[in-house]
Amino acid sequence: MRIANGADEYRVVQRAAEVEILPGTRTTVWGYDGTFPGPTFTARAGRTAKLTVVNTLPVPTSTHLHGGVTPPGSDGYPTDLLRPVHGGPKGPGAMPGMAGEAGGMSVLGERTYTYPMNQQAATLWYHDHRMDFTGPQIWRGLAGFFLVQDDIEGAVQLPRGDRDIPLMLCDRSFEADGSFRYPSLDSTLSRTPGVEPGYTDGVLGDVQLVNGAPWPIVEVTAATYRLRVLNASNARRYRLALRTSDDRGLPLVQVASDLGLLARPQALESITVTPAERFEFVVDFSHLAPGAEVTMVNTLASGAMGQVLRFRVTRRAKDFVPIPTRLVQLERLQPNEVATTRRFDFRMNADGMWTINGRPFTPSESWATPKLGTVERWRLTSDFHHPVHVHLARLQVLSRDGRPPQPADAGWKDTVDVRPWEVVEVLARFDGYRGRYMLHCHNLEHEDMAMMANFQVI
Ligand SMILES: [Cu+2]
Repeated sequence: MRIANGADEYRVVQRAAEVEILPGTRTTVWGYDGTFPGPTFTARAGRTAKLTVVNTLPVPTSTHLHGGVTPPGSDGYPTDLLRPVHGGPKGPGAMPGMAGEAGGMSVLGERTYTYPMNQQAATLWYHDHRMDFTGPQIWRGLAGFFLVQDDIEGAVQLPRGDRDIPLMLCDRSFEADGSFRYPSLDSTLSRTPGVEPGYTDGVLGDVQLVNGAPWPIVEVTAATYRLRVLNASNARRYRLALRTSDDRGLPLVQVASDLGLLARPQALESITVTPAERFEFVVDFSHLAPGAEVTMVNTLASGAMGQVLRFRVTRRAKDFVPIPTRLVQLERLQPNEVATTRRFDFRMNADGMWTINGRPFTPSESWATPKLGTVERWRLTSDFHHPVHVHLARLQVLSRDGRPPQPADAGWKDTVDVRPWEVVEVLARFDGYRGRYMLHCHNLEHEDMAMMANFQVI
């Protein structure tokens, strides 16, 4: 990081690299700085961060700061392509129907994204968002954490330093030679988008990775830890719980949602985490003896995939940070503030495309025009599991099927779990910038198969 003109400047190179993920094999990843996950960036609320991305991969990319309140030109819109430094074979950025379409800016080699960071402390992440190819490009490794800190969060007594652990959960499959297995129609990712028949509901892996390592063991002291859980999987949903080796449950005490701290902690036996959601927990290992183990399980999966990672207590701790009883003041959006109610229906159409309100994504069209500074009620419906992500806006869940929100809905959200045949009402606040943004399903195979829509903040 470099500090220049009052901004924190970061530079990252997207490149291919060989890494060892499965013991004894080599996997070629496409990573930010050649790592998977990419480097963790830390930004300060109120201080502009500038991220310069250099693309040395053979394909175009677009980098989205997920949860970021960013000007539209730095949002990582799917057709705002960063083409490879070397142009790539026949310049994939110039593929039919993409270059320059609907104002998509195509830049060669490197570009700088500007993040003003006028937002509160939260666990954000950055990832690829290239039109039609987001699923395979994130699968190959283009994702990392981006943490925002502020004074309000800093004043809350939460575990910090090496007791503050980001955990990126994602599943992958591998070929026998260690390479990633993904059912692309075009494995060069240069021309034909899409996945083989049978994978259109979403691609699941059979190896559980945490921060790029399969089923890791995390050594902890007998103390409280802050765990920042991100589901970076393409399509896998998790219901997480903690189990001790004598099969007792250990509560996950949730302290933050996608976009920052809750008003107060809530102890949960288990929690469902849909793709792109973040949940932060404080877990208390202090009563466990050295040698004790705690497994994070996924009760939505069986067999090996039913386990995520294991904590091993190594020693007693001299210090102890109790879990606070209150966290931050949380503004509650009110239905009577609503300027407009809109409806977004997530459904597969007769042609087998994943659509929003019956229309496949078209970059030149807009589905809604919220006014800057207003709050809208968005009614989300679906025929399937769809993690609905809205760029720029901050969301609060108002109701599910007419009933009050569930514990997992607490706090500010940017991604909401919409389940089959459910009606989820959210209140969405549009702050920050005018311009073109999007909402989409964050099941990456649905997203790549057109389940995206533009809205224009006016
Ligand atoms: Cu979906």
